[in-house]
Amino acid sequence: MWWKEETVYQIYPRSFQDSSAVKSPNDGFGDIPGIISRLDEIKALGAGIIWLSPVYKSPDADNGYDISDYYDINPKFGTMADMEKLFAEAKKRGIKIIMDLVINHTSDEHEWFQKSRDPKSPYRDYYIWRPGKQIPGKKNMQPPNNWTGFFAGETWEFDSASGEFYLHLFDKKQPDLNYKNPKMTEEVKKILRFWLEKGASGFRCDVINIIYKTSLDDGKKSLTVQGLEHYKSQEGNHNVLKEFRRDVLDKYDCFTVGETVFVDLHDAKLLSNEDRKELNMLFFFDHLEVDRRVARFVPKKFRANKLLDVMTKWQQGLDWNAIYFENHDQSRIVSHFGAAEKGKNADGKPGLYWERSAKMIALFQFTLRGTLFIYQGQEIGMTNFDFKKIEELNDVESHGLNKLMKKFCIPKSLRWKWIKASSRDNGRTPVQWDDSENAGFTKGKPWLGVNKNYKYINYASQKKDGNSVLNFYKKMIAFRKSSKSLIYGDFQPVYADSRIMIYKRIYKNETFTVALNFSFGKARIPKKYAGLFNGEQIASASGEKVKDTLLPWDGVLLRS
Ligand code: TEU
Repeated sequence: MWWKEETVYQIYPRSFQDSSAVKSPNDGFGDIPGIISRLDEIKALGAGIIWLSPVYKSPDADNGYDISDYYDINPKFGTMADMEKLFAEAKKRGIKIIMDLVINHTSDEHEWFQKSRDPKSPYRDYYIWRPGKQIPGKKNMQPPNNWTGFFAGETWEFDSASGEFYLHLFDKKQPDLNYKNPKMTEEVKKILRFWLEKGASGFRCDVINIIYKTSLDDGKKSLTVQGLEHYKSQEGNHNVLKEFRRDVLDKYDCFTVGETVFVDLHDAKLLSNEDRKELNMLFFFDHLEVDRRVARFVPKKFRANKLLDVMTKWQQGLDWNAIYFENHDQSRIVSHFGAAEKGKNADGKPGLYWERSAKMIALFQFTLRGTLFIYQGQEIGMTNFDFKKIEELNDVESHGLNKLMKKFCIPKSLRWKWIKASSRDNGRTPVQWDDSENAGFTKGKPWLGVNKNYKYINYASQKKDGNSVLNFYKKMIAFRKSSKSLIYGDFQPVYADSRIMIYKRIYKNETFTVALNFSFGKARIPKKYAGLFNGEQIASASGEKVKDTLLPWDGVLLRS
């Protein structure tokens, strides 16, 4: 199956490549002609599929995840003609494109929502409108229930034109659609068909396990999103997914990957087991939260054995996985699980083990079972941002959190420490193409600051260096593509402690063994497993031959 064997490359358009062709020349936003100009790099990397984060018309309250027209392109990014050219140019290079499908909510500037503000409009039921509650002693109408939102804020907004509240699980500019209305569901099918006909090969489906709100009753008290039990993975949600599959998706050669928030293995099986015909695979969050609490906002100690446990659960628990370590909502993985944050120079020069840990993590990812997703910049080991204060951030979620923590009197320095580690802007700084001004991303003023380490970490210099992170990714992508064992083999954990992990991939009579060291110290492999290391060494992050000891941040792949 092509979508199991190809590597997917995620593009977050506004941070990828600015061209001088769109809107005002060099407006500081990446755009579609910019993507076209870099297709050869993606081809050379070996990725066969692009996941394109939203390029649709949008007022950008949540960077395009608030869509005001699903059939049009945000002028910042170009035109529909540019988009058609992108499909054609990608196709020429054998690259398929999947679109981002954001259908839990629209923008409040979408025509449907504007019309729905009139209680008599046929569009009223496209969204979730409810009267407020009159509470004795309170002057203003109170929201219909006690739910709290994903961006650490309110979930109901009062609309004076209507005299009622509307539900928004994310920003107030992202009203939730009503999946109890079959007319609205038909509109979504039309959107799917439109993009499949244009040339899309599938969809990444935004927060797709929370689209159906079974009831609007009060939620159980919770520190994170309160009310979740009324809309996460509901029967109605499964039915809508089955309908999309039956009426539209199964008629095309395409696949879907669902972004499924707060998903557990039980829900995940229901959503993605092939015989149920809902999603083809999904993104879970567990692995990125092994060193986080309160969803992912508060850091805690990393332990390799915890990470291996979580991975084993998902590797063995699902027929097929979507494997990712980064996306536009996450910290950079070399900063999160790797060594990038230690030993940095004041001018951004990364520490000694930045590069090796980036390769070790690549080795980890490329030896897991599932479809692999890498995020722009991951292949050169881009790191978290180096901003100094909250004002430099753009992310709505970070600002929401900051406000909430302030309300709870959490001191400023602690707020900043937590936001710095979790902010979605970590993954959103512009791609570092070369060492010219703004890292070759734009000749204008970038919409979000470029990390000052671009002189040390950039595409152009890594292309020339045979031992770079980029060239390691290229080798791993190619090797993975040629190996049925690494794609389809069974996953078997062997050993882990707080610093290292060892696992195997087994397929017919071939076995791969992987050992990884997530620490600044050398790590001796327990004697009991020494025999595993007699196999043929395919790759190591350090480039050294591994015998019985792993160097700091090293990883090794062996075949027997
Ligand atoms: O993300 C869903 C989502 O819930 C997380 O990104 C969220 O911000 C975080 O996990 C809270 O812990 C998707 C998109 O990927 C994101 O960019 C959008 O902002 C969001 O949906 C709304 O469309």
